[in-house]
Parts: sequence; C-alpha cells; structure tokens
Amino acid sequence: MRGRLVGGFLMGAMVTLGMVALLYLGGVMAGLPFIPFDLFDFVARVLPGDVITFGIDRMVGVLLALGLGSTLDSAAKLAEQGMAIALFVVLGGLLGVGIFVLLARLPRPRHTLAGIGMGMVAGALLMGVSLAFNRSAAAPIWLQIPWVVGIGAGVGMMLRNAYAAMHNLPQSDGVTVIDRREFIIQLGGATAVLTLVGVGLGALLTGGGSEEAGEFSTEQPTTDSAGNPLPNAGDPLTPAQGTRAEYTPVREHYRIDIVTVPPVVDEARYTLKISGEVANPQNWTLDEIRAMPSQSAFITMSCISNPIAGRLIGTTKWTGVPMQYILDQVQPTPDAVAIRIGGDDGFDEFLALDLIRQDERIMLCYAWDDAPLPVRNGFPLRVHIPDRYGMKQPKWITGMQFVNEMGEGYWVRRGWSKEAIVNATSVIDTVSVETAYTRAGRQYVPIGGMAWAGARGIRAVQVRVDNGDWQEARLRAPLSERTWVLWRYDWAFEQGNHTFEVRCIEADGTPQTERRVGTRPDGATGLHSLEKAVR
Ligand SMILES: Nc1nc2c(c(=O)[nH]1)N[C@H]1C(S)=C(S)[C@@H](COP(=O)(O)O)O[C@H]1N2
Ligand SMILES: [Mo]
Repeated sequence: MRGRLVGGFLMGAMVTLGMVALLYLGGVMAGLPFIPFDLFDFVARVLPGDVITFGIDRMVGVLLALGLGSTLDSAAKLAEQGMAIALFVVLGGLLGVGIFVLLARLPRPRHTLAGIGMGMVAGALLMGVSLAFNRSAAAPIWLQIPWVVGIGAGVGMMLRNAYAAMHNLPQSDGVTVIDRREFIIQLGGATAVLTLVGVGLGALLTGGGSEEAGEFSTEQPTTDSAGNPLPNAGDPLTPAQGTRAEYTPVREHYRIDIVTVPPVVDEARYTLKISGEVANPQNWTLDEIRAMPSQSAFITMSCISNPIAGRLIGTTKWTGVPMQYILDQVQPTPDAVAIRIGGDDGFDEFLALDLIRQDERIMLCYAWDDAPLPVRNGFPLRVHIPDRYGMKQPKWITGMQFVNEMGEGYWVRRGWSKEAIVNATSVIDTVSVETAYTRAGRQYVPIGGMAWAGARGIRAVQVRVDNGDWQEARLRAPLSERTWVLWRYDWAFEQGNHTFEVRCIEADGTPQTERRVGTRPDGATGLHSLEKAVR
C-alpha cells in the first residue's frame, strides 16, 4: 500500500511536470490557458490573505537571497509563479495516488477506462477553474476545453501505463512491455526533454520574459514621451549621478495585483457600467469617456507593501476624467455614500463620495504618459486618489456601483489599512564616489535620492553621516505637488566605512516617522540608512 502511494505520487508529479511544459507552450503559441496560474489564482482567492501574503513574503526573501529576481516585484511574481507550478505538480501527484489506488481495486481490463476517466475528470475540474479565473487566454473556448480535458486524458493514460509497468502488468492484451526501471527512466527522460523544450521555446517566444526592469533607471529625462519639456526642466539642481529617474519609464513601472497574468480587456466590446444609487445609470464606451473633460497630472504612486527604499513606487503622467464630473453626469441619489469599484480580475475597492466632493484631483484615468494604459497597469481604466496607497486604486475597472453604505475592499478585508494614507518616506539612491570633485581644496561626494509624502508635499530633506548632525540637502522642484522630490547633498569626503541616513519633513512641518514598522497593515515607516566603504 505504501509503495502504491509513493509510486503514484511520484509518477503523477513527474507526468504533471511534463504537462506544465506542454501547457506553457500552448499558452505562448496559441493563447491557450496556462492552468497552473489559474489554479493558483483560485486558491489565492479561497485562502485567507494572510496565508498567501506570508507564503509570498517568505519565497520573495529566499529568491532575493539567491539573487533570483532582480527587483522585489519581479521576485514576488517569480515566487507566485513558482508556487503555482509547485501546487499544480503536487496536485498531479495526488491524482497519481488516486489513480494507483483505484486501479489496485479494479480488474485489469477496466484500467484504461478508469485511468483516462479520472484524468478527464481532473482536466474538466481544472477547466472550470480556468473559465472562472483566466482573463488572458485568447484562444476560443471550443479549443480550450478539448485541449485541457485532452491533456487530462493523456495524463490518465500515462499514469495507467506507469501503474502497469510498475506492477509488471501487460500494457495491452498479452504483451508485456519494458520492465519497471526502464519505464521510469524513459518517463523521466521524456518529462525532462519536454520541460526543457517547453521552457526554452517559451523563453524564445516571449523574448526571455524579462519584462520587469532590474534596477531603477538613472537616466534623467528632460521631456515626456510626447517631447514636451517636463515642468521642472529649468531647475538648476542636477541630481547626483545614480539617482533614480525622476520620471519613471512606463515599461519600468512596478506592477502589483492579485492575478498571475493581467486581464486583457477587449476595447471594442468594452463599456463602463455605472449602476446602483444613481439617477442616470450609464454604459459608457471608452470613446465616450475619452471625449469628456479631462485633466493630467504627474503622480507618484506606491504600493503599501513597499519596504523602506523598495522598488514598488513610480512616477508618471496620469490623464483622466475628474470623478466630480462623473458624479455630475450620473447624479447619485441622496442615499448614495460610496462607489464600489470593480476590476476585471475580481479586485474591488470602495471610494467615498464625500472624498470625491472634497478633492477634484480624484480621477478615472485612461492614459499614462499620454498613451492608453498598458495592459499590466490597468487598461482600460483605473482610478487615482491622491495620498493613498495603490491598494485603494483599482485597475482594469469594469463597473462602478453606487452604494448606500461604505464597504471594505479586497485588501482591507484581508487585514490591510482601511484608509491606506501614504507614509512619508525618503531614500538614498546613491553615494556617488565616482563623481567626487574638489572645490577650495576639499573633496566632495554627491549623495542623492528622493523623498515623498503623497500629496502633502516635502519641505525639507536632511542627511546625516555616522550619527553626526542632520544637514540640509538641496531639493529639486518636483514634477508636481503629488510627486516625489529629488534631493542632493554634497558631502565633504572622508575615507572609511560610513553610515548615511536620510529623513524628510512634510510641507506642514511634520517630520518623517522614525519608528521602524513593517509594511503590514499600514505601510512601512522608519529611516533609510546605508552603509558604504568610501575610498
Ligand atoms: N484590479 C486591480 N486593481 C489593483 C490591484 C489589483 O490587484 N487588481 N492592485 C492594487 C495595488 S495593491 C497596487 S499597489 C496598484 C499597483 O498598480 P500598478 O500595478 O499599475 O503599479 O494597483 C492597485 N489596483
Ligand atoms: Mo499595493
């Protein structure tokens, strides 16, 4: 019995691993669903948020320690994808156990039917999960279903053969094929070849899959992508070399969401459904929305899971329709107090009408950097709310339902901050020994970075070295009152190992919180410090 369990599990896992490669190829070449990710998205939705977040945090730590995944978000996605494939393979192992146990109870002539049958049932169940969770598979349903169920049948058949080989049963009537060891070697070899071919071909077809940028780009742009000078182009302060780009290239912008693959929304069939407590419900097309009065602003957005000095923050130009205009159009009823905003991936958040009425900057955004939102960053519509972390601002918006009671959104229900007001932060990007210079007989090393306090603004940034006195850094004019501020401090060079620290003061005089707190539940606080040997 124990042998059957172990054998079934190993065989099931091995065969399934080969299928991962096949599914991957089907996904890349024909837009067929990649079932392991759909399954993971499903499990992530069923399990409490803590479990998933904990698992991902641990994996991210391991991946970063191993030097895999160059940024936190690429490491997080890699962790999720690794977990998704591991989960799928483990389930395949369990299917193997199920099939081996079943076959042990059945007369030999029924084995083929039982194996294929169980494989097909597993395939059909997974197809159901995929239909509910996959938002990116482009292949038509009539192709997806036979593909997935057929792979299930193939797995069942292979496991039936594995069972026969391991128990020295005839494969088909009368003929005894290969012995057990030979069979395992062949199956293992086939799995390995399939996996290598799949991964290799997939990497070729997706250009290595290296969509995520490694480090922040440090080239300072002077114009936006339409060629217009940036609003602070004339500022005399040159950032220290190695300071992050003040205007994040869109392709480098971080991405955080609850799906493994971003949903692809078909513009031709898209409408924004506005329903609930409104006098004028709407079904606007994108063209109708783009024809409405619009506003643009340079905006810095950060994820609440961004650790101190982390990479989950970026600055770009957002364009959209003021939410106040939308309220005027739809006329909320006197009972309406909030909008439940839903994303195509199943994400949701609530936005209070009072907040909209107080702040004309809140907008329904359709463009970044003067181009339609990238798929990964929320095409076709996302919301912007000044001073809040990203978790309050849904992407891929499909519906806005006006409701008469404030509710809790996706991450709030999972224990994260209700208001998600951004914490002030400041970061040292560079201690640029390479660009040290001499003035009046002294050597100076430019130090630079950013400071950000949402829409509250930055009054001052201060740097200290080796616990000395806090020194004023110089500030560049920010791109807008809602973006980070780049700062620079030219430090009188002294050879040795040094500790550099930075802090900021908000426009109203509030100092940055120095107490070190992790990201969950209200976002990280604490000062960034950097140790560096300078020679
Ligand atoms: N539909 C949807 N919107 C979402 C999310 C999501 O998972 N689904 N994640 C939120 C979080 S936690 C953040 S930090 C921002 C990230 O936006 P970005 O991926 O464009 O950087 O999107 C927010 N909006
Ligand atoms: Mo986030």
